[in-house]
Amino acid sequence: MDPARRHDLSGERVLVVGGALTGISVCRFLARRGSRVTLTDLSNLAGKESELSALAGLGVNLVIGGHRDRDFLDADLIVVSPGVPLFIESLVKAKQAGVTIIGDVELASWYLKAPILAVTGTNGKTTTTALLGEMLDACNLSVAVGGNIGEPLVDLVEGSENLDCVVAELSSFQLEAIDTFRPHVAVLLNITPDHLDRYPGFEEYVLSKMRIFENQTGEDYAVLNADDLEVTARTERIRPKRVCFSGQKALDEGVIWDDGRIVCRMEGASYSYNPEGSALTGVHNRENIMAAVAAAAVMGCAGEAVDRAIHSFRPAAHRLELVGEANGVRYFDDSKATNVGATLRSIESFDGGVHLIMGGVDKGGSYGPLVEAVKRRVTALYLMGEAADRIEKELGGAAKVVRVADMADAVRRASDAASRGDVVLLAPACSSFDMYDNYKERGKHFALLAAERMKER
Ligand code: UMA
Repeated sequence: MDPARRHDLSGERVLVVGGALTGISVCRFLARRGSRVTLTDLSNLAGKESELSALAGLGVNLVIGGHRDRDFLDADLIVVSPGVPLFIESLVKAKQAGVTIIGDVELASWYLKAPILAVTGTNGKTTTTALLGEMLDACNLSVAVGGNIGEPLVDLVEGSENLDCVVAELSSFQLEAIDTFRPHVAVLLNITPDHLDRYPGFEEYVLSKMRIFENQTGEDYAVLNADDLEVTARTERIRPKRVCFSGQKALDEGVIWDDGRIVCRMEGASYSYNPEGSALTGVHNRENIMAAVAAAAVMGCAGEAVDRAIHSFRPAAHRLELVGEANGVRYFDDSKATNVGATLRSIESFDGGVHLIMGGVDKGGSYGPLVEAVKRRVTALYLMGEAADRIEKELGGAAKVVRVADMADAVRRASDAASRGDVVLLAPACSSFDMYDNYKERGKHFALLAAERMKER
């Protein structure tokens, strides 16, 4: 597509692939701008009848229950949802035929009128994005928050001329479908294996993440985790100004952890924050706070307002969330720990006595990195779902294994075995789709079952 047409897509034939949250927002956005929009989805989008009829009312052509090559080949532009892999046959054919293919983040970036602060990484993205949004808001900046966190970025375009900035959580899926997207600040929290069921290998996953820096210039900023070897090795040659954070090193500039305090030194100024008493506990949250402090400082926000945001912040549900306590046994829902790196951080938040519920859909990586932490801190593993066999094979020697039929069985057996001071932890290291619609449903079910067991005890 001619780049000159990007800011005026009226009359263009645009195919939107995927009709869930993102696709529906993108269709609405484009139809209102006069594009000739077709929405296609592999499924028949049951339950979305009212959204679909509203789209039809806007003139959107619906092709659901399957994809047709001709819709892809006839399009001037294709906008894919994050959950749609770029290697599906119809997209490959369209690419070969020269059709422009982008994701929703690229599309939104053509229209957003405020600078974008983008946050990516394998773990901690949502917490850091939300916390950064609250810090900027506390400093009286007009800010909107969206992206992978749940609000498609195209929904933030309207009125964005009145914003000081947009904070966007971005997944590797969203970054792999960018072209000219250029965030003013790009935060890279960490990189560990994830989504290996979608990528040919770890390298391809990392390369998608690294695209966050691709269009940045020397006028932009990269906020980087100096303790993550993968992050430091991969960012040696990027163009933006670097602002590092570290829990282990003494940096002259940037953000460090210094004896229980977070110290931010930037361009001659120095600020110190005491996160004690905030709801953001654990080593991983320390990194999330440091990253947000660094990005906020780049935007000129520091001091008392930032400190206030750190202390008033409440993490989103299903992220190492304490859902109850009975007879000295605590129940934690970390359903969002959908990869090995997140589960490792979760286990490491406890000294021992962990009854760990794992399993679901295997994502293709190794569970090996968990062996040492499981040996030291886990009393028993309760394994369920499609991945149970593989997990048992790799972690069976590290702790007692209990094979369970489902979540109810897991919570019952873990709670019967746990004694005072122990923890029943859901941190599955897998996605949920073999048994649930998503990680939220899985976490809610765990919390409900835990509440029932607590009543009985
Ligand atoms: N579909 C097709 N063809 C295909 C594959 C899928 O038509 O070949 C259709 C499906 O039938 C379904 C739709 O595509 O109807 C699903 O699209 P989607 O998965 O992109 O769903 P959305 O609701 O639009 O949600 C997406 C993100 N989902 C994913 O990345 C998988 C949401 O992140 C995000 O909040 C939302 O856009 C708004 O930006 C969720 C997520 O799990 C929370 N993200 C991953 C993570 O955090 O680990 C990356």
